[in-house]
Amino acid sequence: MPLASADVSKALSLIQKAPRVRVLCHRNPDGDAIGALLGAGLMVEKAFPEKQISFHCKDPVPASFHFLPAAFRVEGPPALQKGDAVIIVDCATPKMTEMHESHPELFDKTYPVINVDHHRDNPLYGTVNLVVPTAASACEILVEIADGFGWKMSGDIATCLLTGVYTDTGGLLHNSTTAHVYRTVARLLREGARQQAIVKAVYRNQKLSTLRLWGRVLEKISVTAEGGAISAVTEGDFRATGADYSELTGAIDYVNAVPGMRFSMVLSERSGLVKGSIRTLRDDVDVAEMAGKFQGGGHKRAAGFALPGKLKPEVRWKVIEESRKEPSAPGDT
Ligand SMILES: [Mn+2]
Repeated sequence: MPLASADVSKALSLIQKAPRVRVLCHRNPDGDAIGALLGAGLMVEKAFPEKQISFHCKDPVPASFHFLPAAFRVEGPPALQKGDAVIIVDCATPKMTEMHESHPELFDKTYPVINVDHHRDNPLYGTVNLVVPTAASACEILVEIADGFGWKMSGDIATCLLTGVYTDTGGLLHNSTTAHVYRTVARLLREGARQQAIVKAVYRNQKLSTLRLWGRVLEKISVTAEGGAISAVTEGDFRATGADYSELTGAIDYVNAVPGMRFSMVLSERSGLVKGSIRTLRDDVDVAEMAGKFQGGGHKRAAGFALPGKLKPEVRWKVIEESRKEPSAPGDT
């Protein structure tokens, strides 16, 4: 893993000098953001019990990650003080923190910033940049950093980090799941990561409203002549199931499993917009290009768009002539 040891020692000395360390992750946090946020902060706290550590995110911790140790300690944007060091995890850009306008001092070199990330397009906005694009998650990089620092883990820390490794690889299913990911998992399990707690909280935990919404998505799948598996949910579907828009996340993975399709798409209606999510399992299909035709974008295998408008169902009827079986009995009308 290409982490420059000079950068690792520079990051360590920035942390050593600071009486307070603020750890930040991106808005609308996922499992890797929360796992890395808590894992990084708890590791610093374990290595330097005399330091004051705080955890910050623009948005609250999603309910499915409340089981993580120290999840209740996550606060909103920090009130920075002279001498603070900042660790920013899993943020491809300053904008992803949603603190770039409210807290410009985070990004203008007023405070030392350690940027820990795995996004290819990270512009290296930190004082030190521990950015590894080949890593499948920010949590995977943190395990490397901990080793570089010689920091000790605990079952709690390993549980936070394993959560990020699992969620960013879709439960070790995405094509980012390298041999190094499996070695990281093995390492975290040896450190006492509570794997079943993660599985139950993250993968075996769906609200009734979510399952009902997904039911509507699955029921309405149709296959197009171009080889697309397409479904749609209207505002009426959200109302009837009691689900909110965030609960649609994950449904497309089922639509994207119809054999032989070139791509899959889920359309959803929300406050005057139609949002489309597109996925493909094929190498010869670029769904980012498809989304681009609707002013959207994304990655080759996963993309999306949003257009103003509403969904209108289109039903096509066709009369098929059937050969008559029995002549109707006399007297029948
Ligand atoms: Mn990530």
